[in-house]
Amino acid sequence: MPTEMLQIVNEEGKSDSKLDPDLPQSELHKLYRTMVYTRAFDNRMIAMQRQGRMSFYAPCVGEEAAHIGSAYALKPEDWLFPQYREQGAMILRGISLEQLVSSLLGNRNDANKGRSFANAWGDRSLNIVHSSAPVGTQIPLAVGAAMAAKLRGDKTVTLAYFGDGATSSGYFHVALNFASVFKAPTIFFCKNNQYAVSVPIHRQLASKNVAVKAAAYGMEGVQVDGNDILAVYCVTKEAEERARSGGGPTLIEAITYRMGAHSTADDPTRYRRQEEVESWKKKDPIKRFRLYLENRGLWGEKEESDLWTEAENMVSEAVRRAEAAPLPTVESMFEDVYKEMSPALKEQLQDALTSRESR
Ligand SMILES: Cc1ncc(C[n+]2csc(CCOP(=O)(O)OP(=O)(O)O)c2C)c(N)n1
Repeated sequence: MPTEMLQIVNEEGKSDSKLDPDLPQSELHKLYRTMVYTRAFDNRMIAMQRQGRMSFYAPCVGEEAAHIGSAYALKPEDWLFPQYREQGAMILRGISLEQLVSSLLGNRNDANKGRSFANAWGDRSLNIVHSSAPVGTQIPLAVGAAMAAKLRGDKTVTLAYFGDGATSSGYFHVALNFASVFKAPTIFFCKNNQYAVSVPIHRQLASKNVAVKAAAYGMEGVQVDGNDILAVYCVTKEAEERARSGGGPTLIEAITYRMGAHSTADDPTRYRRQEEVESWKKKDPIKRFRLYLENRGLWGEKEESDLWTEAENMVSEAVRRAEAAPLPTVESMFEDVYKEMSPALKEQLQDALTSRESR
């Protein structure tokens, strides 16, 4: 098991690593564009929540390389099991910005009909399973789906995203153990962003890091610089190849930092120092990848300002459309529970309709 964290591009955007995947320019641009779109989306959603236009939002600022680089390593037929902080992976896969905003607003166009908690993205047609609020529950689901694929004999791989906090849940243990014993084609992708709300990583685990836990389950564990999108891509690609060829699961620990608040309901100044935040800002994954592109002569000022204008306009357009959509009907709240509505639900529906009329 490698003991060192893999890094390909350093903080100055330089790479002399033999492991640089040497992706074509169009692919490098695609990755960078997705990162910028994700940051523009985050910025706007935080502002909208502050303006009282949505109730809650959990940003992913600072973690873009970790989830975009890993999602990029998979094939479209592979299944993603998100946590709630992988907006960039959703955008890369093809969920539209309007769909993301609709989900946050819980409007009639939301795939979940306004029933989910915020940030519970998903899209069946894109092989992304909707997440749910209890921390860690998506991890065994990814193993189950991987086992189903294996038993059916197809070559699908699944990837579960989770935070460092989820490694203390029972779901993490049962999922890793089962997956390793039965060689499920799963990738366990931990985004170690140093905090689980206010709990710092040193209060979360007594082991050296998350990656070493893989040894106890008899699988490969690897630590990667989660702010280096090319390094993240490389380790996930290797895990994907191992899983697809029958070699079983891998635990990846991406070292990153939650630069913003846990959510719009959190005040991080209560539990961490500003100097710490400032030191991680120097490792901003978007800044680093931009420097890398510039150092290679693949990007410049004009491209940068055009891209930001485009991304902000696209987010504005998505917001405009999503805000214009009506909310789900009261009736829709009672649908999809049973094939035919039970007498008790019919009664509740009637009550809801009556109380709406009397308002
Ligand atoms: C079972 C359970 N306990 C507590 C919570 C409240 N909660 C929501 S997010 C969170 C922290 C999760 O931290 P981590 O897994 O590190 O992910 P991060 O938010 O840092 O990305 C907690 C405790 C919950 N949703 N589910």
